[in-house]
Amino acid sequence: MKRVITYGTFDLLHYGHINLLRRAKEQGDYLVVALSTDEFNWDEKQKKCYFSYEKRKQLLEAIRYVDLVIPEEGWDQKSSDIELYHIDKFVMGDDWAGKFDFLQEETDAEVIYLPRTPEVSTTQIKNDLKLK
Ligand code: C2G
Repeated sequence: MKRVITYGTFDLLHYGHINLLRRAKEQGDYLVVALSTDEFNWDEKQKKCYFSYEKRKQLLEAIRYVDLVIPEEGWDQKSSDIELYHIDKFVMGDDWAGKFDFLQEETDAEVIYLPRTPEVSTTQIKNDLKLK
């Protein structure tokens, strides 16, 4: 059983997120999504989410590729998550390329960056809606 983990905010869920989750699941048999909490988003990413953590969690749990959703409360939990959930592959979109290579040294997990889906982002959606 190959176990995969990925991290993100997943606010205003869109097809770019779904493409990422589908390809992350294709890397193994079980996908854990570490979902950024509202506090983490605001304190560390200066992102104010449209949907609360609970609502974003509910949406993710409805996706067929997702097997487990856990909270992401800080930048430094990745190594311990990988150990705790016996993760074989750590997957992120390539806007993060290189940023998590240290995990390959610190843990037994393989680090994989997948191409982002072009032309869609939560920020773009918000900006487009402002223009309506
Ligand atoms: N993504 C993608 N294509 C897009 C938009 C997003 O592949 N058009 C991917 C991102 O690369 C990321 C995932 O979808 O792997 C979630 O994106 P965000 O919700 O924006 O997550 P982010 O703010 O990058 O948080 O500790 C890591 C952070 O929690 C990642």
